[in-house]
Amino acid sequence: KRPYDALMPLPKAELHLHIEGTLEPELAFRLAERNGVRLPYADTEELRAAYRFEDLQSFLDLYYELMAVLRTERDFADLADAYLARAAAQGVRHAEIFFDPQAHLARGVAMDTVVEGLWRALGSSERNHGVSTRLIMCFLRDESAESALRTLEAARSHLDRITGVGLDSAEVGHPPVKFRAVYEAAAALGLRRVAHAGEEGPPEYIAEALDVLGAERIDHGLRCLEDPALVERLVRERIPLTLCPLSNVRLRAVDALTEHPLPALLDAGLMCTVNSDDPAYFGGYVGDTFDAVREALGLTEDRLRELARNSFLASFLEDDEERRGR
Ligand code: ES4
Ligand code: ZN
Repeated sequence: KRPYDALMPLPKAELHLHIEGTLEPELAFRLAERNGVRLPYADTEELRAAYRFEDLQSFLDLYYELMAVLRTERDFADLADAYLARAAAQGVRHAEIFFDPQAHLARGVAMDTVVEGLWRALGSSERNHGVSTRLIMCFLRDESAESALRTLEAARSHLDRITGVGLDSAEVGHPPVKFRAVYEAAAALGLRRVAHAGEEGPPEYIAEALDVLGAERIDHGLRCLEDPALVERLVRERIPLTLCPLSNVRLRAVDALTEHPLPALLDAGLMCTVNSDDPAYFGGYVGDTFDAVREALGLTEDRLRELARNSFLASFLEDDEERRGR
């Protein structure tokens, strides 16, 4: 039997990863001390004990609270470098990394600090970790469309560092159509487009992300299974889904990992990828996630290889780079 993926990893691309969701409790406390920020937890143990989530919102409350420790370029560089080292150790050769500038701008941290800080780690990642990278700027869907437009404007001088835009945060009640104008503007600037849809929101949000936002990939997309015609369309148009099984369990989108619909999604012919989402919060990086789904769902070696291959096919790497990655 082949050793576990986290130990003897398949080469993989990670396509659904929030960099702020890689903030491990140990680093959070180290940055809090460095920046003189007080966290409302006595120690890492007490903080870890708070990682019991009822749904997406209860997770987001903690996720936004802990960001208070991220203040300087060096903080963002340290955060990204720690992620890239862990990802590399689990077979990640390419990472398309989300970040949430609005959550930082709202705390008085400048776009320049965030992007240049992240870039310090990303720009040397191929050399230091053997991991190529892309940066995807996400808009918070529970903020206004005007705020998203202002954020895109603030990123204008950093577009040499940013490959695409995404849409995240609280989904229900914030349909993709709210962001039509900002996605049109992003497309006109030559940015690639992805969007979270069908995590907690209905299948209609998935279709809308494709039709209205021009999304090239759907982040999560789990609830497509409720609409057979939509599944058929996603298969026909080869729209990748960036699934995050450990996230779905922790945020109670599925009851248990053994109940995760990944096998059904693969059997339907969908272009599935497996990702870690917010690994510091959801209990595993991408190699750990491969191991967990292999164990819980009894995926065959061929299925695991298909998932790893899909991650490169669904990436924003150019064709020649993609072949080198695999
Ligand atoms: C997120 Cl799991 C998830 N869903 C939506 N938005 C997010 N931001 C960070 N993690
Ligand atoms: Zn996500």
